Amino acid sequence: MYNFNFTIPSVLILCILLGYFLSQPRLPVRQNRLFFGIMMLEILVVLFDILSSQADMNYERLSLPLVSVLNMAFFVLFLARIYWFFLYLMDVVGLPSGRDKRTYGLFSLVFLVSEGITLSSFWTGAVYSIDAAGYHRGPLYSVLYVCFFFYLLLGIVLTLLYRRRLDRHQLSGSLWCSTILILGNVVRMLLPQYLVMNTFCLMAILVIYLSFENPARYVSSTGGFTLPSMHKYMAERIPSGNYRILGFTLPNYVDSQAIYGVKQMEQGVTLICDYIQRRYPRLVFFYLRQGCFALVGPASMDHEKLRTEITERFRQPWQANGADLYLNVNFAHLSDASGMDSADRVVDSLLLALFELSDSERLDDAPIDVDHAESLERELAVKRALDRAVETGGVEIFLQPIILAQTGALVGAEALARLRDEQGKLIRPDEFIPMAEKNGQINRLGDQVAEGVCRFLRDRSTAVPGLRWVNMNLSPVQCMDRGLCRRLTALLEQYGVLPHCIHLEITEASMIDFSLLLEQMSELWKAGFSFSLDDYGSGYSNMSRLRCFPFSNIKLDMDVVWAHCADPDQVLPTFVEVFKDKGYSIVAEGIETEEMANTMRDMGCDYLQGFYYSRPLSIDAFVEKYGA
Ligand code: G
Ligand code: G
Ligand code: MN
Repeated sequence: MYNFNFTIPSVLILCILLGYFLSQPRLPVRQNRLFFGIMMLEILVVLFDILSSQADMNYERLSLPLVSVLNMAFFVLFLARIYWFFLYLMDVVGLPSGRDKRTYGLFSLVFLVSEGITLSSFWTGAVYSIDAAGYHRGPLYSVLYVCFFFYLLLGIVLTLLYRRRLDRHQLSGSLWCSTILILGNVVRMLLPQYLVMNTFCLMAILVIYLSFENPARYVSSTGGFTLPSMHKYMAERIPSGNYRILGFTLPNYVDSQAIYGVKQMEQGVTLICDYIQRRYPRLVFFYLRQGCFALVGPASMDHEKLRTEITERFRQPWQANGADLYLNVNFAHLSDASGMDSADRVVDSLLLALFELSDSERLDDAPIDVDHAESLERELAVKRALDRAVETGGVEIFLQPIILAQTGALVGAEALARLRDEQGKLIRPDEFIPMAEKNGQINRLGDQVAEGVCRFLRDRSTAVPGLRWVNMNLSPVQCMDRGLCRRLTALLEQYGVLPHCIHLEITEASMIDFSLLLEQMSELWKAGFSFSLDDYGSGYSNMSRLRCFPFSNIKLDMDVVWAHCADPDQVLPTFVEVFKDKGYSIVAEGIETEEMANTMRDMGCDYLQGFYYSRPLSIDAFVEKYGA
């Protein structure tokens, strides 16, 4: 009376999937253990489904307790399977975590009570009973359905509630999985003799495999687990407080790519991944990106020894496609002693440390110790402040006066951007500008500075007698932004500010792309802006190149000014004379004493700027000090 046509092929397909799953690298996390559990339960459910239905059909020839036990095994496993599906789908959205743990414990009651009622059937016949007439459903048979639909519907509700933690693909995977299981149970209720539920479970398992367990999602193409996997893994590892991470990086990875070729380097990385995984099979190994790797083990892991061994291996070349790659390696390490309490923090600081090491020319080993962890903390605090400022417009403008050398009167000011950290302390641009450039936030940040300058010019500048213009700094990345001129002119229009009130400070570093900078500056120049060359003397400008650009003003770098004042000679005065001869006006920066002011004025500098006159001030303090 039972029909197994669907069951046997389903279980064969499942065996293939299980074999494949076991042959692939698996991240040791709860999610994978639960998935393995689901597959094992599925196989057992099918097995006992077949055995118990065969037994039910042939009960006259078998002992009744055996028939009863086989049925019991099936019901107990049936409930466990649905509960495991629930646990799996919840783990995917990151439940249970922290505060939810208690509620989550309550949810498991339904499972435990259902299993209890089922087990009691031996004596009470609640769910089923076996007697001389064979198998009978009991009065509480519907416990199975209640439990089933409880977990599926709860799973759907919680998934939708936490849907932000999933990408679109994962969300639809999760919902499809639940839908298929519900359909399966409906069909089972309509056609109980067909045993199709198992086929639907197999479909749900396939959906899970494709959406979440697919190795392409967490194993990188070169071998080693990916960066998102490291977040997931560390999130489970950190609460145990027993871990140590050894990170390493190939310094100058991008340059090596240019030397050896992208393909060759990728092969090199593959060889490295292979080597490390074979040599340290008990540690969890990640290839994060751009030549950055991480090995995670228990706190007792001997990172010094690992470092020596890996360094030793890197003294040999890596043979990729017949070419010998000679690569260097730098290390950083981190343990639970750093006291960082979230996976994001740990992974971010490791990556930041590794990136720092990749930029450096240093070839010796450089572990992250507590000091280093502190500077990384600072970097993260700056990053948070930057993110916040970019989102909510939190950039503050400070102003430092620029003084007419002949009279000592204020004529202009340089706008200097500032952020605040969580304690309200100021963060200086040397910390956040390079970060904003790397993160692609610099243009939005620059627009905020420009808006702040425009607002100051419109609302407050009339209260400051003599103020003719404000200098605004542009970083090299800003100079390359083709939308810069359009956005600046739109701001000027919006605030009713004239372009000659804003002088743009550009450093030599922006001249890397000569023709693009020329194009950009011409456009801005036509729109009415004028230009200062910032930090002159700190780089390698030459006069003929400089003359190609429409600069009208040169700002002498502080170091050049200080060097001259400490030990005067004819070099700087000669330069100043040549510049003046070519029609440039000149600002001397870093003026800290009256003597320096006199020296630079006598040399022919038109304007002076420095702590002798004033430090950079908040707009209120500036207006207070220089207002009428
Ligand atoms: O005062 P101070 O520490 O602020 O300035 C440090 C450096 O940061 C200076 O070289 C200055 O050119 C740069 N800087 C200050 N404000 C800005 C800004 O708004 N944009 C850009 N791109 N650089 C700035
Ligand atoms: O690179 P740029 O010229 O934009 O840098 C301006 C920087 O110089 C700001 O960080 C400002 O705080 C700093 N600064 C301005 N005047 C002085 C000074 O007299 N002495 C010192 N030490 N720093 C100064
Ligand atoms: Mn400047």
